[in-house]
Amino acid sequence: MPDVAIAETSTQTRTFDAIIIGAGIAGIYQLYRLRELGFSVRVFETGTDLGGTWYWNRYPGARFDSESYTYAFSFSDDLLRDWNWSEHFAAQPETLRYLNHVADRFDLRRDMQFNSRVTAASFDEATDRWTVTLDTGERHEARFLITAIGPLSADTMPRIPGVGDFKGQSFHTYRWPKEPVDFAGKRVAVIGTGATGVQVIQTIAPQVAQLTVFQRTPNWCTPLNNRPISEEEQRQIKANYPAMFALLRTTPGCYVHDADPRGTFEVTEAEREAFWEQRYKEPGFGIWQANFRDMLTDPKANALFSDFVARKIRQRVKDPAVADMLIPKCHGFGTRRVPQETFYYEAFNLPHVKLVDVKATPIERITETGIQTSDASFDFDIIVYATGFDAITGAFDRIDFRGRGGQSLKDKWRDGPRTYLGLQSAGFPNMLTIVGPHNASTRCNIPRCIEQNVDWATDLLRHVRDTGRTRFEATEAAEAEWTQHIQELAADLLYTKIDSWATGINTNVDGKNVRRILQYQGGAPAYRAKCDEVATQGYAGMVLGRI
Ligand code: NA7
Repeated sequence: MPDVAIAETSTQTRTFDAIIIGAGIAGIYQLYRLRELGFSVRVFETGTDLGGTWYWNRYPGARFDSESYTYAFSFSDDLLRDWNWSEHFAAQPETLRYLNHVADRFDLRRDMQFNSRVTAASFDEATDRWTVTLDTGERHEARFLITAIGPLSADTMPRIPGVGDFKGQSFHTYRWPKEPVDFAGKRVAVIGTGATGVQVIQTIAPQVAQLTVFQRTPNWCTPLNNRPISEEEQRQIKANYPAMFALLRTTPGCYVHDADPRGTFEVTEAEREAFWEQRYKEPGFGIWQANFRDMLTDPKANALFSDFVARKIRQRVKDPAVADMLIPKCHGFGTRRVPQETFYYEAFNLPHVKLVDVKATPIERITETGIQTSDASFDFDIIVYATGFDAITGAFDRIDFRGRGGQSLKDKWRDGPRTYLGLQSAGFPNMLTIVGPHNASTRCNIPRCIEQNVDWATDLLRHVRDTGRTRFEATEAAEAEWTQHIQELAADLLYTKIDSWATGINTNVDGKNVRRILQYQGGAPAYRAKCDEVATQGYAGMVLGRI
């Protein structure tokens, strides 16, 4: 009798082998793999549907800057054979269709619960189980808790007075509505010029009546050089899948691009220029990932290449004063995430597009009708906030994770994350952080590293189950060693000495004003080798036990 009564209430507590938080790429694949183990699994997802990044980021111009076919799941030959990407760098709607296709093909949806934001999760040492609380008040239990919450999912609005006062339409790019936004004839503001702002600006510039871009820090943007995939290319791509995935396992970021073995100063000036011209014409991240081997470590090499890109910007932007504003002065090329563009610089040649430097003339407030800077007042119909994320740890901070003894993860990571392999944290048994801090994933063509993370996690859970254990946990010593290793790997990189989301800086979040090393910088192959070594050694650095 009680069973019937309980089943009729939506607040029934259910017990699963594993709970996954997030139905993005990581959650989808983790669910697929745990199904193979015969685990009972529930995925909780805030959104009304699956897709994670590709569900939320519906803003105009959202698209890949990894080659589409390198980004897709690699676990199923049938899936690879049947799916056709239309462009070398597909747009968001296509990627979302793809993820839905994957979920439907493998019947994954039935274990996903949407409109279900996880607010808290706590570990019970008496039962070796996690209890997960949703914003609906529902509570569910599981032996294992897997976070698949993404590195860029905690969106942040700017801390500018009056943000709530604006009477027109306004959107953060991550919270873009499902219904189309009509830009025709509108006066539009875009705040933010990171990878997202760049994609929005170049896409809407030709559609709007007026576009005003509020730029705080310019970025080094380089051409995406996208194009449709021809039938012949489609055939070649599919025939080449095994070789391509084998190649992706060898490059530091799991891209088709790898650094040129030559140093910048080991070639003549003419050779150097020709090489850079070639890279500028090629598609994707080659210009960043396949540049001379010292471009991201030697300040002189970096400065020389930055000059090359600055010249390109000057050639493409007609007004020299605007070109100058668009050229970064405080960081070298590739030391922040490089936005990939199509028509970005040309957009500033359009007569109705204006660039405002908010370092020179700060935004003082958002008004009912627009934006007030220190020297002008602007009226707008639409304001787009492309102001980014509380990256890598922000999504963790938004959930009240409690480990052994009620310890809070947010408190533990207040001065920077401490992890083992970027996949666990001591004191938080039976919890795995896919794409977590100190993991190779956020410096990676992300699905490639997600597959590695998930495969490793799945093998661990199988081992724990098959050996009759109920608990695994990283040791404090292993965590301290890994966290130290993360710091050491970052020491020589220019990338870690610059303010950006990748170094944990966000002016819109309290406490995020100190640079931190949040990412594994040793490259995906070394990371994978280390994870494999830990597994081969019977999960060295971890304690496996039973109640
Ligand atoms: P980013 O790269 O963090 O960019 C955010 C942008 O918003 C950046 O230009 C910021 O300037 C600007 N910003 C943030 N707050 C303000 C305020 N208060 N005033 C003015 N300007 C502001 O986020 P994206 O979404 O573009 O990209 C994130 C990643 O998603 C990207 O790298 C891809 O991997 C996918 P700042 O540079 O801080 O001066």
